[in-house]
Amino acid sequence: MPPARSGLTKYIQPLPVPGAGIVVATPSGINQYAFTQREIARQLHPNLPPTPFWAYDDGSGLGGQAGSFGMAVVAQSNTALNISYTSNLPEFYPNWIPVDTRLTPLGDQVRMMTHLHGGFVNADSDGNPAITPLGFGPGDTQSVDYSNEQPATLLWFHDHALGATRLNVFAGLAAAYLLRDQYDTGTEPNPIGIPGGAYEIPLVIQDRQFSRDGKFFYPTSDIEGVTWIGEYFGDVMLVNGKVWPYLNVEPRMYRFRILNGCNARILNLDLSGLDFWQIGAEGGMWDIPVLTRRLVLAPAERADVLVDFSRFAGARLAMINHRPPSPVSNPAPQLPQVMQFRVGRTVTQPGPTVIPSSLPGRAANLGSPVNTRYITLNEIDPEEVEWFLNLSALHFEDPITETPTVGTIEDWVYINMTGDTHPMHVHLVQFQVVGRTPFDVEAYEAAYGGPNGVPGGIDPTPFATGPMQPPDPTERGFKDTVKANPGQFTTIRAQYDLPTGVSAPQTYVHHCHIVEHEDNDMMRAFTVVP
Ligand SMILES: [Cu+2]
Repeated sequence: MPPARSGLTKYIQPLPVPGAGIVVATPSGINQYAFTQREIARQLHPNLPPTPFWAYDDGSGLGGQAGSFGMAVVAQSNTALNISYTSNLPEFYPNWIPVDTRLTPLGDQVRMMTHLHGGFVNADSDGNPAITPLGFGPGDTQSVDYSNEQPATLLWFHDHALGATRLNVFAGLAAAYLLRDQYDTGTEPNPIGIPGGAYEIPLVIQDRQFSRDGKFFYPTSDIEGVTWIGEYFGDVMLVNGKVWPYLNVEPRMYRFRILNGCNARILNLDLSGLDFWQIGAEGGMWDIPVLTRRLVLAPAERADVLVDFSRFAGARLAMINHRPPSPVSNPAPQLPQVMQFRVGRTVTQPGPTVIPSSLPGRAANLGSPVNTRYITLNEIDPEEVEWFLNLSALHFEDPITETPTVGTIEDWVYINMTGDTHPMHVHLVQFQVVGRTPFDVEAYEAAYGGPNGVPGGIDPTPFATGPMQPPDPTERGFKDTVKANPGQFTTIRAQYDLPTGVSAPQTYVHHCHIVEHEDNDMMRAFTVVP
């Protein structure tokens, strides 16, 4: 049984940051890294026994990792990296990780596959269950080339094993991948007048449950014969791998790189009402900052924000997670507290004092598509043994139906037939959010629905109940994950380019990033064709 979360006093331990609790990965050679996945244990709260979890070890032994999230690669835009991942994990899942052998290709064997989320890579390097459905076992090495032919941004790498992504990520296999370029140098001062150095801090937010013995707890299904659950929600919040931490800040401007690393929880973050000046998202920096007071982030979405503490010397400010606003819908129980910011009275290094009026990034503004594809999001037999989710009434293994021609622009329309928001993630590309259109879900289903839901390929426009709504101001730039809300169809636009030297065909996947949904069967392959 999980312990009472009330036993875990909030805001009594510092947030791990790069160089102090988060390891900045050391290369194994020129433009090379060699990671092993292995089990380590750390005390994630003073009132908990050490928690065993899985981590990416850069060869350092991870003495510098304080919490359950603790690795960051810093890469340069347009400098390719070769990275190897060697599994040093057990052959079978330990008892704190409840595998559902109906969903995995090799039963309760631990299989690894690392995916660079948001990376512009060749298919063999993608960490892609369409290419390597069996993944990698103990002693196996996955070797990948990351082109880094993309703008500066925060990517992340995490496990993506078929049918076990939710478990391997829950177990700890996620890390930051920070891309830099000549403008976004990460230092202070820099050419664009934004905070850097110790004033740029990643915030990776993940909810978890704990057992009394300190182990992470993952519930199993009440349905006989089923282990998989529809969504994993924690009752404890971790930031950078520590339970409810605090961060000492100076009364000046900071840059936070926020990642929703939860399995299934959509966050709606508020920092005591302070302004967030968002300067970028998954696909990198924008052309201008956008003011917002709430950050609504689904799993895998990122926000690059500036926050000015200069008028709050001496204050203690809480980051609070609210229910996401309609039409975003997520069945997570409330978990309001995230972390605390303790604003000091002294500035040791004066930084930028004004929000820049322009930035060296880009708004997403692609040309006209040559093709539009209609992809339905279905949930079948919930609470039954046969319960699964799917895209376009197809299973993952069914023949590929999405085949964009290399270099062309396509619109993909995600048509949500369910009651919840699904964060849809497309590998390879960064896309533009074109808009969301309300529609009559029941009428569309009555017209076209079958035993596995509504098939793909059917334009829902005749069932629209209003005009397309433009994207949110915080969706101004390129993204790799988009909220597909209930009652709407969501249109995204992408150009299906490949990295230099990579020729079509190349096969990738797109899927819901509620990783429980992805594992049970809300994922499809697509092929970029010549
Ligand atoms: Cu989903």
